Amino acid sequence: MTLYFMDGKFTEQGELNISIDDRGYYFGDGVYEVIKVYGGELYTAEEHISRLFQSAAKVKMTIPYSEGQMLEIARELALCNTISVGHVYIQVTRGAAPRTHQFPASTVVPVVSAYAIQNPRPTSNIDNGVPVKSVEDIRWLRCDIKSLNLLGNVLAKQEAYEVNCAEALLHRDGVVTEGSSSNMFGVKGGTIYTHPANNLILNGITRQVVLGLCQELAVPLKETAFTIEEAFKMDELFLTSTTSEIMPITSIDGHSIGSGIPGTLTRKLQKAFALQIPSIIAGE
Ligand code: PSZ
Repeated sequence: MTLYFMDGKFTEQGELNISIDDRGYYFGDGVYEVIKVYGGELYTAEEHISRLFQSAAKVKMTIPYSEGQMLEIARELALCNTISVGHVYIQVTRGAAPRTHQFPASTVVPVVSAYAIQNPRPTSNIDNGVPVKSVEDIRWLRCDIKSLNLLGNVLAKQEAYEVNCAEALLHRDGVVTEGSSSNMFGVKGGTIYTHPANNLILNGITRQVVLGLCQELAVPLKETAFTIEEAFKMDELFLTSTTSEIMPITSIDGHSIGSGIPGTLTRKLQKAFALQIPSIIAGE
């Protein structure tokens, strides 16, 4: 039996009470998070919950729970559904009310829903790397908000998938921003480059973990954007996300990056990442 969280309680799927008037359906008017579970334990959960509250604040939404309560809900879902490796999905919408663009009355309470799912690590792609396709970044100018409005991301990912690429490498005015659901990193002459955390990208939690690992390992890293032309000439490229972890990129639009195999700095970061997580080291 799978347990879900909705309307303030843990419930089974058949008992979920979802309204057609939920503003998530009408407008994508909500925010969300995905938290990874390793060995039954949530990874960087505080950081994800904190970003959920930041996203909500940026769209003037008040989550009807504390950060501690949200953490507890996420932990409970992972535990009750006996997730070993997988993730917890949490979304908060501005609530259910007859369709008008402006916010509903303040008596309308945001709807919090969440579930946990078993999902293996994408080990083959992490080990071998993936091809990406360059796609123009046509999204809005508040990509720092983890919003449910994901049409720009969905269209970009689909464009990549149609040519057998695992991810879209997004570029705006010739500058690489991020992936459709990941952050992008390039390595040139021993220095790692990534787009600064501003309104044009989501400041990924995995991105922040990588920045920390670079400091620990004394690997030079610059939060300086690179162009799409520079991306083709990088020694190494990799992407990061909660589920993809640190994933090497082997080609863009069919052109090999470096020698076309995962690079040495990428491998070094992958090893350091795995060392923090006992269940990865144990090979579970
Ligand atoms: O399951 C999946 O495919 C996931 S779970 C999280 C993501 C994908 N992507 C998050 C994300 C994103 O959507 C965008 C536009 N940029 C960057 C990221 C990476 O953020 P973190 O590291 O916090 O997951």
